[in-house]
Amino acid sequence: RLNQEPSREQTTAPPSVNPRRHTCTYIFTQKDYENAIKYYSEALDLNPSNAIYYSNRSLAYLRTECYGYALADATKALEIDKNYIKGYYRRATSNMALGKFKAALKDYETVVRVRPNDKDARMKYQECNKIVKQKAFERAIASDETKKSVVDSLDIENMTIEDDYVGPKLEDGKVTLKFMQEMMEWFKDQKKLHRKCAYQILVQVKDVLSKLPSLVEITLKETEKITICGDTHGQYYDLLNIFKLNGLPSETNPYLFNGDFVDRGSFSLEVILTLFGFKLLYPDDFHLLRGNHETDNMNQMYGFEGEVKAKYTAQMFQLFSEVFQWLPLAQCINNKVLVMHGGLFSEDGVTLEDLRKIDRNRQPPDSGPMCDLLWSDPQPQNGRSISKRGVSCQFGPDVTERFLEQNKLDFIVRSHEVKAEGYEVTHSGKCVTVFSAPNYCDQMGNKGAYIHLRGSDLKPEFHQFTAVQGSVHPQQYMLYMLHKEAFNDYSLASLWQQGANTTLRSTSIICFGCHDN
Ligand SMILES: [Mn+2]
Repeated sequence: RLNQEPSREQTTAPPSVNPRRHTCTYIFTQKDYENAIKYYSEALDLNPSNAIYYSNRSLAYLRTECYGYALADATKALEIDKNYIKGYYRRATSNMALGKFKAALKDYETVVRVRPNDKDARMKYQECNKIVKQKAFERAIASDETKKSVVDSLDIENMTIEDDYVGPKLEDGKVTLKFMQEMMEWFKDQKKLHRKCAYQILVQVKDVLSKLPSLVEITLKETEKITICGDTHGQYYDLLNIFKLNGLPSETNPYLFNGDFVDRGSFSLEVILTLFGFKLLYPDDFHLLRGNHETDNMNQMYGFEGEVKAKYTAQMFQLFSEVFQWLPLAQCINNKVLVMHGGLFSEDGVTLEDLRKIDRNRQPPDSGPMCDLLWSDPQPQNGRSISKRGVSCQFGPDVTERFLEQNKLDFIVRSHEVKAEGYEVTHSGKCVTVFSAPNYCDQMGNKGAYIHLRGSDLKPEFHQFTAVQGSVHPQQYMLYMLHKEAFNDYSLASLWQQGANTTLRSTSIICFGCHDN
C-alpha cells in the first residue's frame, strides 16, 4: 500500500502537515522532521535494538541534511539486522549525500542482488555506477593533463548573437545598471541569457574574484550600513524579493551574500548570474563568499551541474567551477565582525592571518580551516562534537569565545543552516546565523532573513521575509536517487496519520516502517 500514492482520504493530515500542491503527497516542514527525530529517539531509548526505528530516524536525518547522523543510524540498523534491505537503501543514500560513491554502490549492489525485480533499486544502482565510473575517468585524465582553464579554449569575441535574440546584452562588453535591470526582468519571465553574455560575465568575474584575498577586509564608516544575506539556493524569485524589500545593490546599498547561491532551487543560474553581474557592477560594494555548495561534489548531486548542462553546456559548468574556486572564504567588517558560510574550526588557535594565507583556488579539502569555514555548525554545549553532517565539526560557545578573544573580534555571522525564523542568535550573542531561502526547497515552511549592520554600532538588526508564491519546480535538477528518496517520506507520513498522540510502540507503525524502498 505504501508504494502507491496515498488516496485522497488517506491524506487527511494533522494540522501541521499541508497537502502538497498538485500531488497527493505531504509537505513536511523542518519541525515535522525534528519531531520525528525526537519520537524515534524516545522510542530507541525504550527499545534500542529496533532496526526500523534507526532506519526511520535515518530518513528524518537525511531530510534535515544531517548526513553524518543518517549514516550512523543506517549503519546501526544494519548491525542489528543485516538482512534489513531498507537499511542498505538508507546507508547508500547517506553515503551518496556525503560523496562516498563507492561505498554507496556496494549497498545498491546488495539491494539489486536481493531484489532483482525492483526497478527503483536498479535505477539508483545505475546512476551511482555511472558516477563512480565518471570519477575514475576524471582521475585518469587529470594525471596526464596539466590543468587548463576553459577561458583559454573560448573565443568569446567571435561568438555571434543571433538576430532573433532580443534579450539583454552587455554594453561594449560591460555590465551596466541597465543591463542588470533588463537581465533580471528577462530571468523573471524564465528566458535564457545568450551564452555569449553568460561567458562574458563569467570570464570577467573570474578575473575580479581572483584578485581578492581569501579573507576580505572592509571598513564601514559611521553612517554606512551593509546588508548580509545567507543561503539563497537557486530561489531566484525570493532573491528578487530581497531586492524589492531592501533596495537594489548600489554603491550606497552594499550587500554581502554569504554562500550557497546554487543547488536545490531550480533557478540557480539566474541567481548566480544576477549576483555575478552585481559583483562586476559594484566590485567594492557587493561581496560574495563561498559556501559548501560552490563545489563540484555538491553541484553534481544537488542540481547546479545538471541545470547548467540543461540550459547551456558542460563546458560552461567547468567555467563556473573555476570561478567558484576564486570566491573568498571569509570577510571581516571593521576588524570586529567575521562572516563565513559555515563556522569556526576543528582546532583552537586559528588566527585571521591563517585565513589570509589559505590557498583557496581548489576544491575544499576534507579537513582543516578551509573545510571548516565552509562546513562547520555551532552547537549549544561547550567543546566540539562530531558533525551531524559528517563533514568538519560542531563547535560550542567556549570555542567561539576563545576564537573571538584571540582575534579581538566581537561576534561571527554565518549561514548554512535553515532556521524557522530565518535567523538565530546563539553563544550569548556571539554567533549569529542568517538564512535567506524562505520556505527552503518549497517545503520547510521557514522564514528568510537578512541582517543590517551599521558602521556606527555594528549591532545586527534582523529583517524577516516570507516566500514569494509560485516559485515553481523546486529541485528539478537533483539527482534521481536523492530526489526520489523524498517518496520514502510515506513512512513518516504514516506516522502522522496516526495522529499527534501516536506512540511508536504501536505495531501498525512498525509495519509502515517495513515497506520496501
Ligand atoms: Mn551550506
